[in-house]
Amino acid sequence: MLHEKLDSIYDSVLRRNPGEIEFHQAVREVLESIGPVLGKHPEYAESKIIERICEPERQIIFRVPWEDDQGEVHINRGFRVEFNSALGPYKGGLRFHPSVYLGIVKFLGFEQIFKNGLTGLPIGGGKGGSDFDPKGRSQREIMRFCQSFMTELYRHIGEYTDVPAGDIGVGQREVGYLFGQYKRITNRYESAVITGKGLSYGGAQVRTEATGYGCAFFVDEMLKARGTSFDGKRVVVSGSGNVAVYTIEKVQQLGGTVIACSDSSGYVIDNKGIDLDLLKQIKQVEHLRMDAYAKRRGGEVSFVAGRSIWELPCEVAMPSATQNEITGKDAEALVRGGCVAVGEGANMPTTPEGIRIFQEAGVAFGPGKAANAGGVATSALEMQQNASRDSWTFEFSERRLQEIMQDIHGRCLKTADEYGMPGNYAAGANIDGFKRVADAMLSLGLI
Ligand code: NDP
Ligand code: 2IT
Repeated sequence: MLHEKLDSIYDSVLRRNPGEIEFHQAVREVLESIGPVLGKHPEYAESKIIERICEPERQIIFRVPWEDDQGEVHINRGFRVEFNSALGPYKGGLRFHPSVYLGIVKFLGFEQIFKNGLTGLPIGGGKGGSDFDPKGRSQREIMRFCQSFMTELYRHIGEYTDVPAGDIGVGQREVGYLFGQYKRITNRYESAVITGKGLSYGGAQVRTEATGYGCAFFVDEMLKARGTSFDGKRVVVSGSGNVAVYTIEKVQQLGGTVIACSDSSGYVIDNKGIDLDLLKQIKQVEHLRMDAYAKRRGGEVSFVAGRSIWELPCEVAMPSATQNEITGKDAEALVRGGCVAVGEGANMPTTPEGIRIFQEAGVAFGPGKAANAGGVATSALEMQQNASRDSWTFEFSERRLQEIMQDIHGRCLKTADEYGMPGNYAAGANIDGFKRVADAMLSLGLI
């Protein structure tokens, strides 16, 4: 149920953005939380802050032509949605995946506004990407695609305007090619135009690990708030990309046992705990599918295709692959299996029904806007280091990340308390993020 005013705003979002179902879902989830804020702050409604936040400041859609190794020409579609710049330059990653269309880019960009607000750092919200499928493409094909993508994107971005980074299908290698092309076209070594760079050309320590490490720190805080810890807990992590791998690494360091992880072909179950060196070798070096892990590990490790990883009983679930991967049915199975905490490494991985089931069952539910904010927060630290021509140590950067995650955790709880929803991290994150952006928008006049 939405607050009366919000109901008509939501209807208008549906009407103005037909078919963009992921965007609708992300908007509804925020609107469901902020009803009580409107009661306390009538000035937001008077200035139509919510209607303004739901409409991107600018949306760019462009053609990306490129040639494969056989000389065949391909045409992909590129996107950059510059959603909100009240708090700072638009900031958010680029996703290269065949499923990408405007509705996905807008849901990610919309969530990014509040996530970035919640970090307390000076970054606005945006997101971009392409329906390009990097799977099976050679390194040179990836490079040519990135160069063509940037040949259009460069005119829209800049250190003070819009600062992209990685997301699904875009890691350090792609960021390198994108930055190289930006530098070549503009003749400017503008380091802070993109984050997630390699350490040899302006990247920051801990950015690669930040989303996964940050998510593990956030769950650690949720467990501590309930008087427990990762010690001896069975943890299931979906995915085996950037976020999943570094989530597994930090969870293991904090005493948890990660018993399963996955890719889009299926999951592996390894009750003794995932062998992280082997997983990195298979995923980051050899780029193989998940079954290769089970084959090489041998013993009692098995690979399961065509089923949901969330059928596995565990105490902690950390979805780190993609949106809507935990359905209502999955959430019920997790609750039945003894799950006490969920930390969303991915963006919007739990369906609305799944969230409701977790919250009704009293599971500590850490929403992506809070739990995975360590990635973008460390991107802001990378921008800070680039601006001051400085570079911090790994230890210092990791400590900053941990402090930021503790601060976000504390603020979610405090805000949820203040609005009469104790323990509701999702409401706390939405309200705190929203208020920061709304207050800045009020101060900036009609933007
Ligand atoms: P990667 O490309 O490194 O890894 C993605 C992983 O998720 C792969 O294992 C992939 O499997 C799996 N996956 C992707 N799409 C699907 C799908 N449709 N169905 C099943 N599995 C899928 O991406 P990241 O690790 O960077 O991103 C993972 C999630 O974390 C995303 O939701 C992203 O938005 C979010 N995130 C990322 C941040 C970052 O800094 N990178 C920051 C905050 C959030 P396969 O290889 O088989 O496709
Ligand atoms: O979803 C996210 O927060 C990201 N993909 C990271 C964005 C960033 O700018 O570092």
